[in-house]
Amino acid sequence: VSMRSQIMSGIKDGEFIPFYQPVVDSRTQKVVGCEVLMRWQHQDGGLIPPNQFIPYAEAKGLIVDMTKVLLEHVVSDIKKLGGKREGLFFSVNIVPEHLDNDDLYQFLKSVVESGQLKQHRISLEITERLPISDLVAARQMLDKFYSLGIDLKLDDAGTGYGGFSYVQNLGISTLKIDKMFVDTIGREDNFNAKTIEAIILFAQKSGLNIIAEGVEDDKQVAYLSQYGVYLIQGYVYSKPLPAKQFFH
Ligand code: G
Ligand code: G
Ligand code: G
Ligand code: MN
Ligand code: NA
Repeated sequence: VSMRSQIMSGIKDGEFIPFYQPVVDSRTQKVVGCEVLMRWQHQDGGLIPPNQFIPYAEAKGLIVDMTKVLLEHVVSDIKKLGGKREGLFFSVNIVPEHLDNDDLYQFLKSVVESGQLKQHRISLEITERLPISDLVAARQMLDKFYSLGIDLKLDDAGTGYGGFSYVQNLGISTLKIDKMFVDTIGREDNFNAKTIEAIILFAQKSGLNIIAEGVEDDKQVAYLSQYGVYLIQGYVYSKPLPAKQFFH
């Protein structure tokens, strides 16, 4: 059976499910939100990690429908949570294609207007590694999300070529420093170690919030604190968790 037809039937059967990786404020040790990370709960029983199907789905125009399935699970998980643990954000990864038409907006609008999520916030993450062909049109769509209370985070900051222009043109609320730079903390002799300082300074001068990704140890947390970066996503606090564990 082809990859394409397996994914199509996975979409029909709702097999694309969320794991949730906590984002923690290192000052309070409290969870302030999470990133939603997709897994494929395949009908033959396996849990397939995203690197085995997301690149294919992104290339073949299947990612938008998969994200819809993912979001339906997220909404239903949040509903089960009720009013517990108020005020979390749920960051969902989108691709430029999600901004090409109204579908995602209409879906999230109806979710927001139904009041099902009112104790929490949906947020969008866009990677700077993928090109956006029409920044003006993308901005118009993003403004509509903002009017729903849905903000935009810039993912993989520093790894692509879109960074400066996305910050300038899209209305980014938060910059996510990629693991590649966090990994250089403590290695003072190389170019990337200076790069992380430059990224942090750029974000702060631009009035952006910052989340550091892929943080694995206390030394990295301490370094980031010195630079005023307190929002941490990484194994030092938690791996991505299945709904039952994240919402325990
Ligand atoms: O843990 P992790 O292995 O979850 O994710 C691997 C990569 O897969 C991430 O870096 C991310 O770029 C991508 N990814 C995970 N979930 C999603 C998703 O829902 N949509 C998109 N477009 N990419 C995702
Ligand atoms: O609302 P607040 O001041 O917290 O905004 C944080 C960031 O979110 C700002 O830097 C801005 O870039 C972005 N932002 C706020 N409102 C909008 C909006 O209506 N559209 C877009 N695209 N971005 C917005
Ligand atoms: O969307 P993005 O590429 O930013 O997704 C984050 C990726 O980083 C996911 O694959 C997630 O599982 C992974 N990740 C998150 N925290 C850590 C960490 O502390 N160490 C490692 N090795 N990977 C992490
Ligand atoms: Mn991400
Ligand atoms: Na990243």
